Amino acid sequence: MERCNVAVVGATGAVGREMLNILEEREFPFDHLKLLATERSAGTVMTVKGEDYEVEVTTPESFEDIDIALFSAGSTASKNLADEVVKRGAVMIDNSSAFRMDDEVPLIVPEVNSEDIAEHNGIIANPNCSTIQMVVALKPIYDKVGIKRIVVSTYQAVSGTGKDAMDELIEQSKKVLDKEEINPEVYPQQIAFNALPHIDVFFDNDYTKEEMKMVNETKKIMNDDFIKVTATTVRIPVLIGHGESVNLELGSKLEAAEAKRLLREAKGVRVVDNPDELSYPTQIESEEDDDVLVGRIRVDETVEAGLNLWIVANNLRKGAALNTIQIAEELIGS
Ligand code: 25A
Ligand code: L14
Repeated sequence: MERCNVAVVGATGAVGREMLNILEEREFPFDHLKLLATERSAGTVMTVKGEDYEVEVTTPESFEDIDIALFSAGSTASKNLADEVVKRGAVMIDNSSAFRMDDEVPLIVPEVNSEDIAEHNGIIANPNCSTIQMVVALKPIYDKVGIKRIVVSTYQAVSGTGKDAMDELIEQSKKVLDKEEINPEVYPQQIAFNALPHIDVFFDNDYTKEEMKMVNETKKIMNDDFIKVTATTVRIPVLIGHGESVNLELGSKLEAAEAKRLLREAKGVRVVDNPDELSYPTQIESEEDDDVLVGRIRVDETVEAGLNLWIVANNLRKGAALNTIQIAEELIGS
């Protein structure tokens, strides 16, 4: 595919806007670009590569002349429109959770399993943000010594929920400082100056859907059913960037210096780890960086072969929009 026609579905959302920025920054070779959303946003004008585009209402016919459809409009929109996209010969790259665990749909992080793209039948899924940043950082270690078990706790930004949640954090913070009464709307409890161990819905096993996404998606992307993963996902009052404390049980011993060397050489990773200079990755630093930042790399002496890491990335970019566009780049071979 030389040049192609691209549609962005959910163009006005937190992730959709970032997709437009990234198409521009990476000079993605689109021929025609179509911005799609709901009636609510129709008519909004957005600028990409110096051209103005008017947002249109998404209909099945929207995909008539499209080659690649980038979706970030939630699972319901993705499920409702998938057949319409595929039957018109376009490839759907979907940011929602709708098809991630479908056996017919490859689940792709280009640094980890780009070879699986070839197996697509019209739909390619983009993993959950917390899973993407974790597997990018763990793949070089996995390839070197193997990973038997992963224990992860996340520190996730409110932008994962969307723009309303970002507004709620800012407004609530002002109210708390001004000693005004607050009424949580987006989250079930106060998010300002607080931490909520609850992301997405609870399942019968008392884990949340976000936690089970990390368990199941990691196995699928790493193509390893035996890797053990257990997760606790926590929302913190940060606007952009997810942090993860990760404890690994490895197949064989790995020194911290060797882990750092492997990670320094890995694509898509930047090591930020110098305790002498108080240097470690933070969410603020991740906002302006497309790499997955890794620091606090230390051996866990309590097991035969263990390692601890702190992993941070911009959830709207590598966790969503950037990974989607990297998949599109692989697809067109650019
Ligand atoms: O179902 P899931 O998979 O769990 O995903 C749920 C949500 O998570 C986000 C994404 O929200 C999604 O809706 N998301 C998905 N993947 C993500 C990821 N990897 C992720 N977040 C982080 N990481 P979002 O806010 O990013 O994007 C929503 C966009 O989708 C458009 N949309 C919704 N339904 C659609 C659709 N487009 C086409 N067809 C459909 N059926 C949505 O467009 C938005 O662009 P919009 O027209 O609704 O415009 C949003 C504008 O309207 C404002 N707004 C939002 N809610 C209200 C509102 N205004 C008034 N009243 C409201 N209730 C917003 O501020 C915005 O400007
Ligand atoms: O599965 O709320 O892609 O931080 C991304 C955002 C799940 C929830 C996904 C959040 C969603 C997540």
